[in-house]
Parts: sequence; C-alpha cells; structure tokens
Amino acid sequence: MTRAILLLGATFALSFSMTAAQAQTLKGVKDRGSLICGVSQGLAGFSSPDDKGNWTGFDVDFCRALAAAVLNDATKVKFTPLSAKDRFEPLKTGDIDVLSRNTTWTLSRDVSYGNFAGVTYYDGQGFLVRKALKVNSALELNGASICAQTGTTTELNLADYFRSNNMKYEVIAFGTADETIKAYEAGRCDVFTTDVSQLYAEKLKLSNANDHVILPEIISKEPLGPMVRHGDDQWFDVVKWTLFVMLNAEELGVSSKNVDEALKSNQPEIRRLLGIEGNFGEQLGLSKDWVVRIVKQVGNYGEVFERNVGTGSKLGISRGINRLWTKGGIQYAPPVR
Ligand SMILES: N[C@@H](CCC(=O)N[C@@H](CS)C(=O)NCC(=O)O)C(=O)O
Repeated sequence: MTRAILLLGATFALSFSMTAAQAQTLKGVKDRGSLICGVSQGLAGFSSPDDKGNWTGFDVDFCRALAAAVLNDATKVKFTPLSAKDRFEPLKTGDIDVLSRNTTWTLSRDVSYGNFAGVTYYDGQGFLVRKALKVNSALELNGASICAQTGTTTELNLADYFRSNNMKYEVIAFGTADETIKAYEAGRCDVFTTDVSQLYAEKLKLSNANDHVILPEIISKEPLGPMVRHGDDQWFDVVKWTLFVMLNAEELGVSSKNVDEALKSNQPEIRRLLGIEGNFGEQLGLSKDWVVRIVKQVGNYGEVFERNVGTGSKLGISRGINRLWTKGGIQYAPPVR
C-alpha cells in the first residue's frame, strides 16, 4: 500500500516536472534575450542572408514579429539555417524555439514533429520548364526528368501526380535549393518542381529567367506555417496569436504607418487589439502593448507579404488566395476577445 502510494507520487512528480520543463520556451527566450529561429538555407523572399549575414524574408519577418512581441526588439533573433531534411530534429531537441521555414502542414508532421501555429502562406506545388521544351501543360510531361529537393512534400506529390495521370518520370533529388536549381539550369533535368512561391524565388537565380515558364497546373495543397514543439501550450499560443494579430491588424487597417494614430481610435476591436482595453497581452504572458510593438517594428500581415514577396518585390507574386477573407481570399484570423 505504502509502496503503491510512493510509486504513484513519484510518477506524478516526474510527469509534473516534465510538463514544467517543456512549458518553458517563453521564459527561455526572455531569459536568453533572443529568439532562435530555424529558417531555410537561403530562399529569396522567404529567408535569405545578405553578404553581411543580415536575414530578410517573409519567414524571417515572422520571427522578427515574435521577437518584437516577446523582447520588444525585432532584431533580437538568431537564425539557424536548416535543410529540408534536417529541419524538424532541432525543434524536438530544443535547439530552435520556432521553425519558420516554408514548411507544409501535413498530418504526419503535425503528429511526429510539433504543432503548426497557423498558415502564413497558402501555397501549392508547380512546375518550371524551359520555353524551348514547348510544353504548355504538366500533362505533357510523360517521361520527363525532374529536379526536386530531398526531404520535402514535393517528392511525394510528384509521385502521386504522375501515378494518377499514368505518366512516367525520373526524379533527380538534391539536398539544397541551390544544387537543385543549378542542376536544372545545367540541363540535368527537363523540369524543376517545388511550391510555386519557391519557383518564383529560385527563378531569380537563372541567368535567363525569361527563357523559362511556370506551367499552369497546381498539383497539391501546401499550407506553409511556423512550427513549435509539442507540449508547450503557452508558447504555442504566443506563436499562433502573433500570426493572428498581424492578420487582424491588416483587417482593421492598422499598419506600421498609422499605428500611433490608431492608438487614439475609439473602435472597440482596434482598442482591444492594441491593448488600450483588456489584458490580452498579459493573458499570453506578454505586455499590454505587444501588438503595437509587432506592427510598429515589423508591420501587419499585408505589409510583410508585399515587402517580401508581393507584386512590388523582386518575386512579384500577387496575393491570390492569401488575400484576407474580407477581400476574397482565405486568410482569416479569430478575434481578440
Ligand atoms: N513546402 C515543402 C517544400 C519545402 C522546401 O524545403 N523547399 C525547398 C525548395 S526551393 C527549399 O525551400 N529549399 C531551401 C533550402 O534548402 O534551404 C515542404 O515543407 O516539404
């Protein structure tokens, strides 16, 4: 009897300390004074370093928004470049606080590697070919050789698409985006395939980008979003709501340019979003003005999209389905209440 109680107590203590140890990411980031963010090894518009090691991009800005929210300083981020294949392990081991690396939300990743905090970019897989190949549709690719990257959903979708259309293909897979696009440019394969946003990014590396064309077919759903470790709900909430408030800020017309003006607004939704009313920041373990910090230092969702990948950027991608639900798109965030 006594032994059973002792055993029960020990089990309880162990499971309690494990929960406590796992639910420490927010505290860890605050104590460290910086956020460790897993990104790609270099993908224009999403996460790429310049010669001086300054990172920019859509996924980078999401990490900067998190740092603005938690540390009141968007520059306090250490970026860890990760290949597609090796991106999940550092999240599990605690080497990174968040994975913000054009990662598709799938069932098996959600179960095996961590929680997806939302969808920052709704994407889909496409194909890039040389115009000289005189192909107008992916359905004309029977027998093609195709360059793709290892450890991605890309490889899996490719197999599905060719099988369901009774077509043959040969895949040539590489470990990095650079190797893959270089192999395509060198003529080692007829086709380059990845998420369409990444086709736009990688196309910039080709010496004669105009000699290549993106085919019209989108063969998969690639909802891209940031990931956190399993078992830390507090941090999961912080990351999730950082995305939601960036979307809500855009929806309510609050941007980096007018946020000071918006602080004087008498619109209840804006007042709650900006922490003038309620204690929403505090509920997350942050400060009252956490959203003001994000919007001032990084911008709302629309500003981040346009700056990094939008029609005015080098990539020149139109918002498409990533428009807000109020503008005909599918980006929709729950309310701050
Ligand atoms: N969204 C897909 C593909 C992600 C992916 O890794 N794409 C490559 C193709 S361009 C990439 O980003 N490479 C950059 C790198 O390896 O650093 C996934 O989650 O599996």
